Amino acid sequence: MENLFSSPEYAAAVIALLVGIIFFFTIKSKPKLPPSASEEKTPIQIVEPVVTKAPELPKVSWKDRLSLGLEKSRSEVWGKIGQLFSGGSPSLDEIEEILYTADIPTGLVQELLTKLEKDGKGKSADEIQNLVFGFMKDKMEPIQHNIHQDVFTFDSSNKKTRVFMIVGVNGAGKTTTIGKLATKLKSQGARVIVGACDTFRAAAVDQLQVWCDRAGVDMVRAKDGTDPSGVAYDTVAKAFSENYDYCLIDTAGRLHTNQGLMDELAKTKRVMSKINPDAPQEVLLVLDAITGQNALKQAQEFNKALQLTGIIFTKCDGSAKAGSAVGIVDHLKVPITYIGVGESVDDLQLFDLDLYLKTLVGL
Ligand SMILES: Nc1nc2c(ncn2[C@@H]2O[C@H](COP(=O)(O)OP(=O)(O)OP(=O)(O)O)[C@@H](O)[C@H]2O)c(=O)[nH]1
Ligand SMILES: [Mg+2]
Repeated sequence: MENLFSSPEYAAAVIALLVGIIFFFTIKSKPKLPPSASEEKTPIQIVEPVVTKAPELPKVSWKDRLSLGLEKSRSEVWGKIGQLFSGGSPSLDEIEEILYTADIPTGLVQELLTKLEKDGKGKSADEIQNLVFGFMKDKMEPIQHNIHQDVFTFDSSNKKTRVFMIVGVNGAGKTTTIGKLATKLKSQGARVIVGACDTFRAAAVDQLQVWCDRAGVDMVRAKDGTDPSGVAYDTVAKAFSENYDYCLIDTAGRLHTNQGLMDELAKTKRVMSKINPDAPQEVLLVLDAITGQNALKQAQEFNKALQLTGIIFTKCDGSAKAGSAVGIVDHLKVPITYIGVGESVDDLQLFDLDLYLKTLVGL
């Protein structure tokens, strides 16, 4: 035993043990470095989202939106006529030029000039504005009476499915308008289904899908390149068989001068009527106010091919040509159903003739 404790092996074992103990305590007392990201093995942590309400923008009334939207048309055209008169007898040539720059058709310009010449002498700016208001109202009112209220206001006692076909040239605002409309109708409690018949571009269908998801309405979509009439047929069939209140059909933009494409639209319309002879109850042309004089030409061609029931006048904001609506309604005898003055849902409203004209001339 004595031999064992005094043996060199014993001494070596004791030294090794002491070195081990010192090493252990040295390591333990070293400050710990934070683990690297790859080493970190903390259990997943679920952080409840902090629901922050979007900053509430001050609610702008429709009247104010419209006023802002028609500002350019009012200050550069319609409001200006009264101001010119208030300075004495204005040059009718000057007024004529202003009206032409606003894309008012020749016949209408001449009629208004004759009226101003006859009844405008010695009148105040306010009186002239009232005169212009009356002139335009006389032109539009008989036609505006033809608007069906259910284009905008859902009546739950009406059990009929209403189909709206939305048409227009490229970029006029068709898809956006359908999105706004679907949102508004849905918020009134209506069941809405949308048909994505612009099958030429995947992006167009995706754009519509975003609107429909946001509005919480159903959408029928097909693979790119599918015959648009087929999509319209399927959507309308579903709408009638499942008793939707509204069925909104988006179509691809097309040049009114392209006969082949116009024929295709006419076919889409025909196909819908096979499901129900009343469908589509509304064929609405979206017109971009900026188009001005060419808008009348577009409207005529679309009307010839599809017998329009209404016009949706978009992008009146930022254009001095918002007054060209008067010429279009007067010429085509088709009412304006909605007016758009911006990109948000609240920027689309049912067209109210008195409010529109008063805002336009600045009364
Ligand atoms: N300022 C303004 N912009 C609008 C209005 N309506 C639509 N827009 C914008 O116009 C652009 C074109 O709108 P879309 O709805 O894609 O037009 P579209 O007719 O469906 O176009 P295509 O499908 O390409 O034929 C978008 O950037 C819209 O946000 C409006 O009343 N005012
Ligand atoms: Mg579109």
